[in-house]
Amino acid sequence: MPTETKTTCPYCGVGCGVIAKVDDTGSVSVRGDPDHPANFGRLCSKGSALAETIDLDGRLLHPEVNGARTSWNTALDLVATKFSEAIAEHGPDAVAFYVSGQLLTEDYYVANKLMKGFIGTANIDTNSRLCMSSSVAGHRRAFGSDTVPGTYEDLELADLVILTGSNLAWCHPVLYQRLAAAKAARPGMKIVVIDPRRTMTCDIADLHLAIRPDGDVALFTGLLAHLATSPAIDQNYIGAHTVGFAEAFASAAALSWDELLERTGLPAMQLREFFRLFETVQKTITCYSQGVNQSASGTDKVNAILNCHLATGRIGRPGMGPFSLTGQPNAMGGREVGGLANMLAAHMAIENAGDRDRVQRFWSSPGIAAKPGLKAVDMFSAVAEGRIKALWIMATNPVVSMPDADAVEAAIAACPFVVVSDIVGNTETTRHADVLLPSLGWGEKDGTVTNSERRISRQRPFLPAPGEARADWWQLAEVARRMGHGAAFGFADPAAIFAEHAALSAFENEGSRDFDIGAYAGIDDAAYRALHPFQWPASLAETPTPPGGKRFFADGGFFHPDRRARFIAVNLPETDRTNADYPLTLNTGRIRDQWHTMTRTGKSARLSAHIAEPFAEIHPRDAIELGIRGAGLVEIESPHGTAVVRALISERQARGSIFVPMHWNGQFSARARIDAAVAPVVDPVSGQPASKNVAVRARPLKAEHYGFAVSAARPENLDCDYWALAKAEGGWRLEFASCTGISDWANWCRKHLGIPAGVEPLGYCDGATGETRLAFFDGTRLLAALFVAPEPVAVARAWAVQQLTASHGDLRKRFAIAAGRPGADQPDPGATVCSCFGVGVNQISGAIRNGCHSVEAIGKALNAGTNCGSCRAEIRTIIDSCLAAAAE
Ligand SMILES: Nc1nc2c(c(=O)[nH]1)N[C@H]1C(S)=C(S)[C@@H](COP(=O)(O)OP(=O)(O)OC[C@H]3O[C@@H](n4cnc5c(=O)[nH]c(N)nc54)[C@H](O)[C@@H]3O)O[C@H]1N2
Ligand SMILES: Nc1nc2c(c(=O)[nH]1)N[C@H]1C(S)=C(S)[C@@H](COP(=O)(O)OP(=O)(O)OC[C@H]3O[C@@H](n4cnc5c(=O)[nH]c(N)nc54)[C@H](O)[C@@H]3O)O[C@H]1N2
Ligand code: SF4
Ligand SMILES: [Mo]
Repeated sequence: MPTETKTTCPYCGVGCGVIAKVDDTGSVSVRGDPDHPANFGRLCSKGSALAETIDLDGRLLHPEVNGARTSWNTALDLVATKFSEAIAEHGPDAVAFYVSGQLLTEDYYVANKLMKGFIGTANIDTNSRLCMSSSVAGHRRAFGSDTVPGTYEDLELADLVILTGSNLAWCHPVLYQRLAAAKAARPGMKIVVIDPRRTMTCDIADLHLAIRPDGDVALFTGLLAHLATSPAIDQNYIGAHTVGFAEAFASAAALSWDELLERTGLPAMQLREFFRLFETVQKTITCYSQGVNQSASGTDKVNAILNCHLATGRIGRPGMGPFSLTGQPNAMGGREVGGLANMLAAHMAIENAGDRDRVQRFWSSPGIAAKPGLKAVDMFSAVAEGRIKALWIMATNPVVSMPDADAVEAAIAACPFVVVSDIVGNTETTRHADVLLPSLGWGEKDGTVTNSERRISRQRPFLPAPGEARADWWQLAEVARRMGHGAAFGFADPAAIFAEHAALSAFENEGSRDFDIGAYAGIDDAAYRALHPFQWPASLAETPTPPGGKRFFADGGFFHPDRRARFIAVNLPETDRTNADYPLTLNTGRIRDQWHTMTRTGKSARLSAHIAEPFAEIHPRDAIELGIRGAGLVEIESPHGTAVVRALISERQARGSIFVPMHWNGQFSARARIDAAVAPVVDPVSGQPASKNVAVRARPLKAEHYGFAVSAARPENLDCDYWALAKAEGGWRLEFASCTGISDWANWCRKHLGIPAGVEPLGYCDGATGETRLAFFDGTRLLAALFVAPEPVAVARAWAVQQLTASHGDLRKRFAIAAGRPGADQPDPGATVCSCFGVGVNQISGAIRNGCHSVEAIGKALNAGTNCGSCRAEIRTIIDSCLAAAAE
């Protein structure tokens, strides 16, 4: 009998409900949960492809010590001993945990309890430092608590939606779809996108403000000054619920119009239009994400935004408010358990003696961390300096995702004792572990996550634990027990942890803290198993959730002692960082179909077909000045490190800036790990790295050979200066370039593409042009095809990939493969746009030429965009550019 399990998507902070179905043969399929209030049945491309990413290929299945398989007992004893020894010899501050917003709340709660309550240091930080910490700091400064006041429904109810530093179409696709649907139903709704790049999100924007990098503080400060002298100002709200308006206004008013233009880089007309919209539209929501948080002025950006909402009283009412969009599936859960080094459990403050005492009494712990611990960047500096003797990394890949990644790698490699808990065996981080612990992954693990709108949902297991993999919370509790804290960590199951977490949230609370889920304090295993998604607060005293969800602060009630919000007089950031040696601004972020360091999405051929290669998006004029050609290679360099990626010349990029995705790493590329070049500059308040504004230089990388290959076997031991590998249906696709001469390409294929000795290639090497085209067959099956040229090779790539799964009985047609040119009967679909139905850009352009001039018409003709809808913005962009080209 097939079984169906309701669970939650493990990717972004939208937190979509998923129904996972396991059929009689054990095969898994997923669909959106129509009853889940985050997505009402929708899923994006990544969510739709979940079933393709859960195979056991590459999974870590057994504990290992120094690379050798061992038993759980041995591994856990060793971890406990080494941590205990380091603490005994050097004190508790000599150990650290670096954890993740991809842990479940239950895992996170146990990690935080062990470190802060029982080891007695706050040296636990998380990748959320790189992600949400500026929002946390901004919220706490303004509200006295880390509260997201609104709900998703506000995006649909608003008349003005401002998206700043958010590529919603690609990073929170289901929210984007909800917004796009609301705008389609109510075209009067206005959408403003503030982003230095013209992203896919701009597709639904009425106004795109291509702001200068880090111009946001100036923009929202200028807006505050404008609002203060306009009818939009809400003196009643300001008087009744806030303090500090006069100071914030005085500092805002000091910003001249000329300086505002200079700092934002925006035309005066656009600025006026933006100010007019904000002034006149009551139902305004400002959503923000990493373009705001990941900045040296991130916390001030957040407060500059909050100031504008407080000044107009537009907060916590339907369709109104600031909205921090969280990235990871459990960024919010991590904040609730106090997983950041400067927080305490249940939204209590580590600086507050009363809070520390309360948590310690609740835990009956021997002590409690007395001061904030090391924030991520400082933590890895401490590791580098030898101050951390034992480090446990869980559910994050810092050698790829931390700024100054080469230095982070060296620090981890040199650390005396490193434990890594992961689901895969070979990442840049696991490579340096003394102890590797196999964790349960999505579909196996069991617990809760909280999404961006404070909604707690269950992740439920529907697959058996593979090998000896065990839950992260279990690993932590076992180590705690071995360190002598058994009584406080004797949890039988995740339900028991959740019950304790809920009880702590209500403990001596009485409305003094925002985070209260006391209604679930006594939850038993059965109720936990059946738990429906719910939004907090959910205190015992609470009435049932109102339709549309719960909101904070419409009538004040902030969490500073006087219950008033604070206006913050923010500082305009230093602008003089001109450096003649590093004149470009590196901006980094995400693409639609990959998740972070690709350990899961990199497994899906469908997802990898969208963008199969790391790239640097660069403005055409910068490219000319730098001598960089389209499809050529570009080396990006900062004083910290370098990366090499493909050049993508595009007017969507602003002059002087380069955008590179954060995803590629050593498993999928030679040197595309961009964080190697990212400087470890942080926001002074939050400690969040400024990953969007890095001073770099760029130059073309000239190669002797450029190559493209499709291969049934995974290419191995590549020693080229540049290579990028992507999973394809039936095998792999490989881009590469080499600066040193290779003459025998057939031999190269035998060595790197797994071609057995004795299999002879079809094709040719043209000594005069330097072109080589080879294809190897095994019976009717293509083993590999290789295309090499002295310039970036023009091959119908999507078509070439299709040949891996085609049958090649017709000998004559085999020559077409070697030539790299599809016959007229087999057109090249082009790079995948719709990953659900595998529809490529050439197919879409063809349909447009045949008269399909709307996304709907394309959907009817090709199905593209009719399943998850994540590609609809791109389809519309292709239609626009084809029609514009035809009109020229
Ligand atoms: N497909 C996909 N989706 C994801 C993820 C993923 O890996 N892949 N990761 C998830 C996670 S953890 C996170 S944190 C979120 C991140 O979600 P987003 O924040 O939406 O994504 P990013 O691409 O990091 O950055 C957003 C935008 O900020 C812009 N930006 C850069 N500098 C500035 C600036 O100075 N001002 C302004 N206003 N904008 C600027 C960038 O050009 C970029 O388009 O995505 C989540 N969703
Ligand atoms: N330059 C630049 N750098 C960035 C960013 C950027 O925009 N630009 N964004 C930053 C942000 S916002 C984020 S959130 C980070 C993300 O960066 P990371 O957290 O480093 O990225 P992931 O690939 O998600 O790493 C998760 C790891 O945990 C493993 N894993 C998955 N599930 C589980 C589990 O259940 N248990 C355990 N123990 N392991 C598991 C995965 O295999 C993977 O190795 O990157 C940050 N770095
Ligand atoms: S929007 Fe996509 S990635 Fe995010 S939770 Fe929903 S299905 Fe998952
Ligand atoms: Mo994130």
